[in-house]
This record gives sequence, structure tokens and C-alpha cells, in this order.
Amino acid sequence: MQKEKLQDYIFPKNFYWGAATASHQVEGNNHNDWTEWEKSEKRVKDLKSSGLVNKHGLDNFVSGRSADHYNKYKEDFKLAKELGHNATRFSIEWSRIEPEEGKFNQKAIDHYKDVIKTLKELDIEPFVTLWHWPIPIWLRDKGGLKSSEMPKYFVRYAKKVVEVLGDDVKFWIVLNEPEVNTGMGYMLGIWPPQKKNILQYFRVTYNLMKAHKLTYREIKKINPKAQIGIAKQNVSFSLKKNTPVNRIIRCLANFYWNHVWLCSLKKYQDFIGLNHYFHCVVDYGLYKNDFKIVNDLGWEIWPTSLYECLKDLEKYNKPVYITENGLADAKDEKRTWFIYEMLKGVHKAIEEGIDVKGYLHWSLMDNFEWAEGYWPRFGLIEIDYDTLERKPRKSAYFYRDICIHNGIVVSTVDKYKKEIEKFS
Ligand code: GCO
Repeated sequence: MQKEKLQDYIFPKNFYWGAATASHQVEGNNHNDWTEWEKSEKRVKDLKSSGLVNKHGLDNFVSGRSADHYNKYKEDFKLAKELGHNATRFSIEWSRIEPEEGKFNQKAIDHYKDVIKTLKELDIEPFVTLWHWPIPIWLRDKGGLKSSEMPKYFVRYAKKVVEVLGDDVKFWIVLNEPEVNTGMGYMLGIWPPQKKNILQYFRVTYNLMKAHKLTYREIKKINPKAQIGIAKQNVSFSLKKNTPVNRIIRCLANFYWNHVWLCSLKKYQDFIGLNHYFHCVVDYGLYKNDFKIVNDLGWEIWPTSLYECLKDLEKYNKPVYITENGLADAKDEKRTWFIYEMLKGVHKAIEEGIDVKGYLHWSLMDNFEWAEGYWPRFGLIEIDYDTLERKPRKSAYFYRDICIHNGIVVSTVDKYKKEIEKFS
């Protein structure tokens, strides 16, 4: 260890330890706007002309069977239990619950009932996401998220889900990273519906905010004790040089990216769900990073970035659950060190007064990383997509020791010294 004194980092009692997934990324065989987009002529043509098909093969970009979690959830949650988890975040697939407008599918409802029952029997707390991006085909055909009716449709779906599943669910995450989805889908034109239209971007943002507020009220009517939030992907910003211009850029970027959603929905969140992946160095522009240590997707790993994001949430004075934090690391070279550094930061933030109550690693298992497809490997559990075999990576056992001890203890660090020291 680099001159660092070894010590135990024990977390508050009843801390939630676990991992997260999303329906489209792990379930397999969904039918929604994404599945149709993945196979659309335009998408295939773009992939071919960019050389990506040669590099990864066309199958990489089609979600298909995925990890088949829809059928293997019992096995997967049993594994999560063996890995020490006491919480799991997963999402409900809107297109399964309501495949036709206004008609709810009882089989899909029963499926998710059993998912929750399975978790409860294992003593794993479910954190349930209502929208993790894809939408049903009928809604896409009616204009998708930009339709003025969208908030109404969303609340109808959400209300149904909470009515039928709500008894055993305390934590609801209404929207996942709405700022990312709207930016990629309506401003940058990279994800479906591939628009570059600032007016539509604002319209969709408005609709999603409205949908969240209405849903918040509906859930509270059904269960006043429910804890409701969104999962917001926040970036930590640092300055290369501390100049007035750099400080202004940081202040604006930080407000725009990290706080617009959280401020707008302040009264409609019982907790803050924090997803965290990125660090941005400001130097008369954004992302002037050195990119010294990166994950497989080239995203820089900055050991204190999660701590910095947590501190930046102080003003909201609300409980915080880290609803995602992880890295693409197929060889599992950096994950152990990454988890160690990130959790030290979480511990420090707690000591300094931030009310962090849980950490859900992204992800429980390898999955379909949206437009990138299957090649990035985010899982604590490795998936063999041919045989569907599940195999926990070494870092999953490091994390298990942390979950079991409710913190990082010296004996664990000793055991995994080699992995941790590689990058310290
Ligand atoms: C997101 C989503 C996840 C991603 C993860 C890694 O935050 O983008 O919630 O679905 O897979 O973040 O990029």
C-alpha cells in the first residue's frame, strides 16, 4: 500500500449492499422500441459503415436472448445472496406489462410478483425501477416520449405496477438517468429515436418531469410509506488550473448536468439515487482529462470521484442510495481496486455527514450495454452468452467480503492486496 495506513472502514448499521440490473439489458427477448431499432435498416447500415460490425460482429449489437435473466432470475438472486448482497436493483419492463395500449399482461405481472417474492424470501431488499429507457411499441407509434399524452400513459402503467406489486416494495426509482436518455435520443441523435432536435429534447424533458411528479403522488396515495426517487447520473468535475474562467465553466457544467433534474424534482424525491461513472477535468473546456487509468470503454477512473459527487449532494439534505457505480473490465483487472477506492470515498462522505444508506454496484452480471452492445463487461458475475453459464469474477468475492463485514476490513484488503496495489 502506498504509505497508506491500513484501517477498517465500517459502514452504518443496516447499510444496503448489492448490485443493479435493467430489464432490457439482462432479461432477453423483449419487444420494445430498442429491439426494433437494433435491427432497423438504418442502424445496421450505420454499424456496417462505421466498421463496428467487422470489429464486434452484428450479433453484438442485437439484444436478443441476453443473459436470459427473465428465466434465470431465481438462480441469479441465489447467487447474489451467496455473494453477500442484501439488496438488488432491477427494472420492470413496461413493454411486457402493457404490450398493447391499456391492456395489462397478467403473466408478466405474475412474473415480477415472483421476482419480488424470490428476493424477499432470500432477505434481499428490492429497489424497483419503473422506467429504464425502452418503451412499448404502441407508445413509440404514438410519438413516444414526446407525445403530450406520455405522462398520462406512464402514470397509468406505474399505478398498475405499484397496485399489484407494491405490498412488498419499499423503494421505487421512477426514472433512470432521464438526462442521459433525452440527451442521447433527442439531442445527440445516437439512441432511438435518433433525433437532433432541441425543441423535442425540451419537450421530452418536460414530459418526463411531469410523469415523475404525477407518479410520485400516485405511489404515495397507494403507499404513503413508500420511498421514491430517481436515479441521476452525476459527474464529478475538477479544475486543471484554478482560474476564474475554469471556475465558471465548472459551475455551469455542474449545475446543468448534475442539478437541473434534482432541483426541479426536489419536492418529489424521498431520497437521491446516484448513478456515477464519470469524472471531467475542466481546462478552458470539458473532458480535458489525462485518461491515465481508464476502463475498457475509455472512461477515466478517478479514485475520489464518487466521494466528490456525494459531497456535492449535501445541500439536498436527503438520504442517498448509490444506485449504480461500476466499470467495463472484461479481464477483471481493475474492479477490485475500483470498488476499494470508491467505497473508501463513500465511507469518507458518510463520516463527513452525507447520509448514504446503500451501494448498488453496476452490474450484478454482464449485460447489453445499449448502443455499444455486449462487448463491454460490467458484471460482478461473468456471463458466457453461448452456454448462459454464470461465473462470479474474483472481484465479486472481494465485494462479498465487504458486504459480509459491512465494510472494508484489513483482513480483506490483505487477502486482495495484489489486486489493490496494482493501481494504487
Ligand atoms: C446508465 C444505465 C446503465 C448502463 C450503465 C453503464 O447509467 O447508462 O443506467 O444501463 O448500462 O450506466 O453505462
